[in-house]
Amino acid sequence: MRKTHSTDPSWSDVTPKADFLNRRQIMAGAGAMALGSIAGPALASIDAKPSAYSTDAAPNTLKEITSYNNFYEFGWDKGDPVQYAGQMVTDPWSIEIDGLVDKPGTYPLDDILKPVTLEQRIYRFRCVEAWSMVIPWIGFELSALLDRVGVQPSAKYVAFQTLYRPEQMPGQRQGGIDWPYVEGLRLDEAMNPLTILATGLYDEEMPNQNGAPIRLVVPWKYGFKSIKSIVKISLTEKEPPTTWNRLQPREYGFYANVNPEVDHPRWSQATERRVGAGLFAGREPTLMFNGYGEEVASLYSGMNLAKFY
Ligand SMILES: Nc1nc2c(c(=O)[nH]1)N[C@H]1C(S)=C(S)[C@@H](COP(=O)(O)O)O[C@H]1N2
Ligand SMILES: [Mo]
Repeated sequence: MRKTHSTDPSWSDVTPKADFLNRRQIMAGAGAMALGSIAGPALASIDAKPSAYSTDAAPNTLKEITSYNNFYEFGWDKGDPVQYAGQMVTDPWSIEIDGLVDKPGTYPLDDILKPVTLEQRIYRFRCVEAWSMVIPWIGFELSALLDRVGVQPSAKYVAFQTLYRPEQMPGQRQGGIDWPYVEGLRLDEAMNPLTILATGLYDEEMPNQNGAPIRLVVPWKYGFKSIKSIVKISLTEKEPPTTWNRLQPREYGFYANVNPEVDHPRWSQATERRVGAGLFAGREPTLMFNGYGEEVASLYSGMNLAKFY
């Protein structure tokens, strides 16, 4: 994991961990420092304004976020990605964008990042396995990229694909999943301002185990929708196949909206365990749309959410 600059203040330098009362001011200060000091294309410019979309909840530690991961390309255990993802080569990197767009092509990551304004988004993150974290992502709205390539009127869905490189991804040399990992969103979900492409977290470029160099983050959906290490984006007319739905269609739907009222066939989704909360902290109630209902509930008005799970 590359530290962005050896003399950068770390989160712990600027933020008394227990005191998030002045979080907004702290964030403004951290952003201003980032503007002056962070180098490298992924973190070249970070908006100094605190994002209105950030949660006030206290973020998990960098250690927690980078050592407890699901990234099946590197194994099935939570500790496998931190151990093995270093093998993945992320430079050079490009994303192929095709399908129903005006400007299809293979875009080098630097070209994708050049015009965007990166911002920090502190999001709640809820895995379908009923654990959760709060993660300070750095990224930009997916809509900014889609607008640049020109989405054609017939497009209704966005499909995403992860890197397929078995020589660097030991999990891809084993069966179980039909590689590469694929995911998808309805176009209006993809264009929602909460949906971001993330290139970093805290003040680090994205660690490999979290989906370097660029991954999707959709905070109102179960974590498996937030596909890592993206190499391809396609605009389609039909709902694209998604990895977990293909594997277990009765357990994992295309929508995968966080919903405490619709249980997984094998466990309740009513509560969650916050990673790092401590042995006696107790479980927290899971919130409808993971707490983002105000921003996204209207996308699903009139839909039966037990049927379209
Ligand atoms: N390519 C790919 N993307 C993936 C996964 C994966 O195994 N492969 N796991 C998903 C799941 S189940 C979760 S919970 C999140 C975990 O993200 P994190 O490790 O950054 O917390 O990544 C999602 N994106
Ligand atoms: Mo997950």
